[in-house]
Amino acid sequence: MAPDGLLPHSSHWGAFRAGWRDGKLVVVPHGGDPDPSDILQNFPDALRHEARIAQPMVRRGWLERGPGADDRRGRDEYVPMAWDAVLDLLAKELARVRDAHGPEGIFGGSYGWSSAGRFHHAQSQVHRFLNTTLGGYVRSVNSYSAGASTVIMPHILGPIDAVARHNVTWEAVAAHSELVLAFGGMALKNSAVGGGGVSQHIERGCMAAARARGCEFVLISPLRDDLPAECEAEWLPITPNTDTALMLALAHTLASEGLHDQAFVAKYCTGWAAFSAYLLGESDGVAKDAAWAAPIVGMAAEAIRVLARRLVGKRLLVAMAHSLQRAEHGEQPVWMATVLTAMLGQFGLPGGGYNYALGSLAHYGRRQNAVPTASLPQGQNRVRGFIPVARISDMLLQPGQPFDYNGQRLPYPDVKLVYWAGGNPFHHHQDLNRLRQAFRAVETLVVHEIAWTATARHADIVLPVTMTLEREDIGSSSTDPLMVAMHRIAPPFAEARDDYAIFSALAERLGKAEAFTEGRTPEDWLRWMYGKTQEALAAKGLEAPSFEEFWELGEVMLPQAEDDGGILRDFRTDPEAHPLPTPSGRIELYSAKIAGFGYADCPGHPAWLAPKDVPSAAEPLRLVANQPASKLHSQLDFGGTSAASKRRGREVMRIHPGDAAPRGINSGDIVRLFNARGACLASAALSTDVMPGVVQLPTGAWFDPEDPNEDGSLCVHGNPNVLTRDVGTSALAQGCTGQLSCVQVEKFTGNLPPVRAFTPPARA
Ligand SMILES: Nc1nc2c(c(=O)[nH]1)N[C@H]1C(S)=C(S)[C@@H](COP(=O)(O)OP(=O)(O)OC[C@H]3O[C@@H](n4cnc5c(=O)[nH]c(N)nc54)[C@H](O)[C@@H]3O)O[C@H]1N2
Ligand SMILES: Nc1nc2c(c(=O)[nH]1)N[C@H]1C(S)=C(S)[C@@H](COP(=O)(O)OP(=O)(O)OC[C@H]3O[C@@H](n4cnc5c(=O)[nH]c(N)nc54)[C@H](O)[C@@H]3O)O[C@H]1N2
Ligand SMILES: [Mo]
Repeated sequence: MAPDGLLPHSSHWGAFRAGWRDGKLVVVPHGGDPDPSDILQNFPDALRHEARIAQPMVRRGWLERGPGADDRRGRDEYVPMAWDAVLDLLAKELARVRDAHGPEGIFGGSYGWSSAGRFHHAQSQVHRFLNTTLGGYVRSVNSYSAGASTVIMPHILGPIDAVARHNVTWEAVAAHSELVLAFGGMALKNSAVGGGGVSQHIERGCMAAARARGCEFVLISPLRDDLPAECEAEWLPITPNTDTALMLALAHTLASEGLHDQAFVAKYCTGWAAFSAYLLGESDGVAKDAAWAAPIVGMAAEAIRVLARRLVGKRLLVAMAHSLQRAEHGEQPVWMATVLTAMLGQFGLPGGGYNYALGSLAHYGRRQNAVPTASLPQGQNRVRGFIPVARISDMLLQPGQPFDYNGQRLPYPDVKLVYWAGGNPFHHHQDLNRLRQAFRAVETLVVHEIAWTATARHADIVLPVTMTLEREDIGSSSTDPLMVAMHRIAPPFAEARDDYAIFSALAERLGKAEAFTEGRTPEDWLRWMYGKTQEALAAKGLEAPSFEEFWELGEVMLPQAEDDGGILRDFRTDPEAHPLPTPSGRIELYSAKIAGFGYADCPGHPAWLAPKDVPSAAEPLRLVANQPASKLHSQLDFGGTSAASKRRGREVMRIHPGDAAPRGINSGDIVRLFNARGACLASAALSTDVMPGVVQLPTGAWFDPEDPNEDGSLCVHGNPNVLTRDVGTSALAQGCTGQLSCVQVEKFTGNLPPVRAFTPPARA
């Protein structure tokens, strides 16, 4: 233990030490972190907040009437129940569904971020439980983060991890990049966060170092603050979801002025003939030139031409935020940036090329660890049925109906029981009023939660779990060298139990205790997981502290691999010896495979496909629903940093003064955002950092319907997902499109309803 009595721990938003001073929880960032995140300060108030769930609860309607579709989900009372009784009840219900429908009747996708520790990782726990005790579950594939890019990348360039995670490092940006063209920016609020934890926030320092060396930054984004001030970026505001048109026009200028790297395209790419015929208008009669793009993107044609010429002849890094593909036709900007970068010949160069998603999360732009860190083995899932993750409402509302996905036509699984641990669909999913309908259709909804999220409030069986500070774990990521011995900082809240303890007790009741636990206690598992890293260190002849030493020291620094540029560097060096893992082994400017799927909304080369979701007289503003600065998603929304970011308890919506004035809106006013799908309140802030025609409301405020009994009721707190569209990116990837939608905004003049999101629901 450190002399100050604080103990080490880790979170998605940073490593830290914590402990008690005068009865108060104190959280101090890790001493090695040059730029720690304020999100850490959500912990102290959150730990014992009334929003925590104190004991197991069962929804009254489910208890009285048994499993079945029920429109009282989300508005019912809860009956407290003792642990033994609720575990008996749940084990019986799981066995019922398994016997009647097989594991095919259970949806265990359980998407969500939960906490940084690798053992108590809730999604791994629930998957392992369902696999080892029931034979599997209907799963979900891909992520809300990168739904479109994950599917298109392997067709055209390589697996997403090779392009996002093992490509250009921040060190290389600091040392080599001369021009960074950032679509959607690289906001520091976003790289505050990483899967498995992040011990050093290096992005600000590396961008500042690059700038000090003379590197220029160009920001293409609707928001000025998507790059930090240190970059001194030139801001080119762009109409949301038109980047593909801009990139096409940049490509057109390059091609028509003979500025593109023809040798690179000939040696490393396939499909130039088909793509250039489209670009130049030979195939459809429309040249994608600067004059064509200007009105679409909202920039002057000459500014586009100037930008195109500026990209040539220097070490260029093209970066693109995940956000661009979380939108209608989200595959297209991902693909078109690949083509643009290829035309500039920059792939695989130090500090150059295309690093999709650099800056979107802290685990990108880093060196790879030279030794593995273990995760909990999940066992075998025997169920074949799956959904692309964001098709949850479609699945629950349309069982058996066909859907398209990546060249396949598949039926939506017929799910009876939904089991969620470690995610919050009422945070992450779109069109929440539709999601409510979907959750009403299932027979049973089980949720493990630390707090009364809207997801918990819709569940039939709610099991209170410990939060990370209340258990021991190991924090590690494949791109962060610090492995943290996460000590227990506080005893469990009320009757909360670890996810692992709950699953162990259920496994026992289902006669599968040994299969789930392998006879290991949590501490045994930590030793087992640490042992994997220890063995790998020893095999390299490196110092491998014992588990006891690791626990006492609180951390171990892992060796990292060379900054080798990954498969894109190897490919550049020798494309014959190191072909890309695409069908042709090259960068695919045209994909015969994708063309063969015959999708109108994702043709065989990147294309400008006019979006259907565009402003109208009724919904004239574009809403950017991006990541919140004050928290990770919806997590600890009741904590201090998140609460301090709100005004009158509401999430803050930014609007340009030119859009606020005609609506009579001033900073600090409560406003109502609305469209055909729903409505929410927010507090307005006027800002010229938001381009005209755009409003920005981050995600994360807990869904809080004014009248839970009324469908489509106003969310009084500011959750933008009551406004977003529940539509896939295209038939190819079916990714989430939650980043953008169209809305109207007006000043709210009624009596301000209270925020009740953090008050537990009524008890029967
Ligand atoms: N409109 C719009 N929507 C979006 C996005 C957007 O840009 N716009 N972004 C999307 C993206 S990229 C993502 S990744 C998703 C994120 O969506 P989620 O990952 O679902 O969001 P979180 O709030 O992180 O949910 C984690 C939940 O786990 C709970 N939890 C924490 N620790 C534990 C634990 O130990 N055990 C259990 N059982 N539970 C625990 C937390 O209380 C929280 O409710 O949202 C997506 N939604
Ligand atoms: N603090 C904090 N950090 C986070 C998270 C969090 O919840 N809180 N979530 C993490 C997760 S899971 C993920 S996946 C990443 C997501 O990373 P991103 O998806 O990159 O993050 P966002 O903040 O949603 O979007 C980044 C910016 O893209 C811009 N943008 C939106 N639409 C367009 C467009 O059409 N064109 C252009 N050029 N720009 C556009 C917006 O101005 C927005 O601010 O963030 C991670 N980082
Ligand atoms: Mo994400």
